[in-house]
Amino acid sequence: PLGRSLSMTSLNGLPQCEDEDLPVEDLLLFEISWEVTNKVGGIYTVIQTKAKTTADEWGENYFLIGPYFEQNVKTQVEFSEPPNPAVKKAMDTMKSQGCQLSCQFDDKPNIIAHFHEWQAGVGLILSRSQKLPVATIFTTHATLLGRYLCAASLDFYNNLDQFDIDKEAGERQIYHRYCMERASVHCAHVFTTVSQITATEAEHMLKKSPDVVTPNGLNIKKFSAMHEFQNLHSMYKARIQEFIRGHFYGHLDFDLDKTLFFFIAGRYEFSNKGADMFLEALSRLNFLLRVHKTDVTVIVFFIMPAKTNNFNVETLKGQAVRKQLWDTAQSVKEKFGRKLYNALLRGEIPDLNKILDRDDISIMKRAIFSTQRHSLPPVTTHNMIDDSNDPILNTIRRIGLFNNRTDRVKVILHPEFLSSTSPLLPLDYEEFVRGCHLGVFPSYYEPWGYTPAECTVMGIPSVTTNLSGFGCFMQEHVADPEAYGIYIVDRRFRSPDESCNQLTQFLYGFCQQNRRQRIIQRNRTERLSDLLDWKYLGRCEDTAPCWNSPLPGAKGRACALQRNPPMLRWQG
Ligand code: G6P
Ligand code: 1S3
Repeated sequence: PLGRSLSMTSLNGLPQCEDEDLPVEDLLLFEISWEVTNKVGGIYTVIQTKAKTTADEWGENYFLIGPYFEQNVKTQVEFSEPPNPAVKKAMDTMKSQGCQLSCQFDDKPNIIAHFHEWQAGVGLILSRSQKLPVATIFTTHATLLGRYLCAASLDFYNNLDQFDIDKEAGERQIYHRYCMERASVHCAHVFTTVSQITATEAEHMLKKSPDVVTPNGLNIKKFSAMHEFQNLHSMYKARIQEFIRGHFYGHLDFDLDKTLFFFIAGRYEFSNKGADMFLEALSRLNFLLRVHKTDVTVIVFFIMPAKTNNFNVETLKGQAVRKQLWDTAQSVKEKFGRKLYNALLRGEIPDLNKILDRDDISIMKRAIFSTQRHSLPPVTTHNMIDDSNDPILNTIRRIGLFNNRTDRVKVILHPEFLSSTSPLLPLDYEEFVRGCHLGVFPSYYEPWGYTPAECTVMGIPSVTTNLSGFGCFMQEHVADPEAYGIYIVDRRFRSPDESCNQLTQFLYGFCQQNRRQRIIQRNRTERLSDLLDWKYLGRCEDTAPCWNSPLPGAKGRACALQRNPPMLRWQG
């Protein structure tokens, strides 16, 4: 026996479970989501990172159900026989009847089914309407209406109780999906969301408050050597610098040792994810760095997938030129080394002015000639299908951040998720994050926000907002988040212009740190990672047990979400 029991609450009209404290081995847990082995966004991360902790507790009584995509199955699924005879029978039945299931559990019909989001919610609604003996949980990671209304640049948080939600759903042509979401929420025995801010949103957009708030966790990788993550930063930063050498060939008149790498990454929702505010802040930062004649250069990556037609020629050429210069340097070095070696064997110190012959010089001249370019280093790495309507590119055009020599802030849009097999920037996302200095996520709509959380556990400082679940969670649990490399932009109680100035100040302040200060800050950031571990959050409702933990700076639960704050909506 695993010695753990589970209590069920709020059974909304279903007959109560007779034994409220069933041992886990008498229960089956099914978790159902469109993002099981299928990466669309953050829900994939929730399920993928939580799976180990859940499997450790539930063993073979835990099942994940997701859509069948050949490629995903090939790369992420191992086939095995279902150990449970009842499940085997169910699966056989399904196989023989297409996707239909009619399955009797002869004994112990103690099943919990956990559905994520409206797509999977259909199963929940059917389970209830067919009166299946299943206890159901529904988790919403964002409400459909919240996402749409925020993306439409409405003053969402000041008007939560003002929206005619049926009408809004109809006008935005999401009425059917919204109905499924709302029905799932109301049919579920237990309804959960991932943060307090989404709990309030659900109360208004779905007309129900969640029974439990379950903040998202991560799998925390602990290194035996304390400083290992700092070494990884150095190693992956060097790989990013290599890409930069190619991308900015002919324009490398800035010191790479004094260059900071910032990035934003995620689903391409221009204003929801705060790319609009970030670009405006970058324009202000560029101005500040220029007028203060700072020797720091900031290179900013936008990793947001959009429709593209492969890499563009200029970007590929950059890496080819870099490679050619590297090869030239290697062959000259080789020749130089051999001559030097032979001279030393003869007991001579060679005349260093003569050690390179005319051939060597002309090879080098030719290589240097190839680095001449008549265009600026490109602001995007790919051919964009809808270049003229792309919001990031259009904003870059408007604010004029074109990677000029005089710009202290340079931008690179990489409209595709990263991959270690890329010919351009061969790093996977985790390696890339480790190599950067700061993640910037000034989201307006962000029910949780995994990106800054991922930065934190890798010891990379990040910017978040008090409109994101993660930002509020950190504000609630860490006494001085900024000292720990968590910069929280106030997008609730300030005007958009003020928020943007605050963001600019954060960025500028970060640029003024020296290397030693950055190293110390990374150490402090990494110390927060326990707070985000599934080991704690997987067992915890509402908040992590950090208020009892010896974490430096951790503080007790405090701020409840304040309603109707006086703020304006960012107009871009
Ligand atoms: C890590 C390494 C140090 C390196 C530093 C660079 O801490 O362990 O050897 O000097 O990164 O930090 P920076 O913030 O300048 O990239
Ligand atoms: C949602 O994914 P998104 O990026 O569309 O779910 C994530 C996991 O709960 C959450 O982190 C994110 O804020 C939501 O927006």
